[in-house]
Amino acid sequence: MRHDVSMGMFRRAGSAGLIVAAALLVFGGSAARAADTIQADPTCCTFAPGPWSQDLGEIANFNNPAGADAPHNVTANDKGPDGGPLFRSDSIVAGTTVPVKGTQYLKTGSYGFFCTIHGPSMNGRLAVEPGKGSVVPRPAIKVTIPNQSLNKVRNSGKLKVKVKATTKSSGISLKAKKGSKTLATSSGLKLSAGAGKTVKLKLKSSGRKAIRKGKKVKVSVKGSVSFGKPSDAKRTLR
Ligand SMILES: [Cu+2]
Repeated sequence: MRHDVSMGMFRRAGSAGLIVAAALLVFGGSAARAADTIQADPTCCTFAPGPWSQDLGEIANFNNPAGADAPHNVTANDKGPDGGPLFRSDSIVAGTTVPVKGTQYLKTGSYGFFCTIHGPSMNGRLAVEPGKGSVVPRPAIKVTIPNQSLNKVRNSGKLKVKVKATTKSSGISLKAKKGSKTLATSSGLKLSAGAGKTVKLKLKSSGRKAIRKGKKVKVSVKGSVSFGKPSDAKRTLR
């Protein structure tokens, strides 16, 4: 509505194309409006009254205002598929603004949050509205253990693990185990949508020791990804 009126005013004034272009930059319809910046109250321990909202697919920000007398964070009440809070910010001191990670994956709805430092009494709500945006697909990975000889794994000290991402995924970590014993770990892998990678997990010295004996060894790998579901794989190496 505001868009049409403003443009009409410029046109009626017989403005040059330049002014119309400037108006388009200001009122242009393609970009979603910016997500709200959730604010802590400068005096401990509440959030400012709000309400806070964002469009689908946006990342909300959290600001702890300059002069605030305590550090705070924004942490969702509900858990997400990775077992951590559905969305979360770092804990920040006064005069700092950080993204509230994970809000780009939220469906339309209203989500409660609190500050883990000060407990459930410091709480607020974030409304996700349809707006002009669209929800960002949640990170999703599939982990498999390719066929490989036990001898080769023993001799090289490396276990091959394949990770495939169906959507853009970052913060991927892998943990290989034999029973409850950890053989190898890795973290920090990023993959674009549709990409796959074979990772050679370097066995820890205790891991090498754990697979030294026997004609076959059962190994399992758990792949975790921030804000997405974990993926598990098993194989008996011979
Ligand atoms: Cu707090």
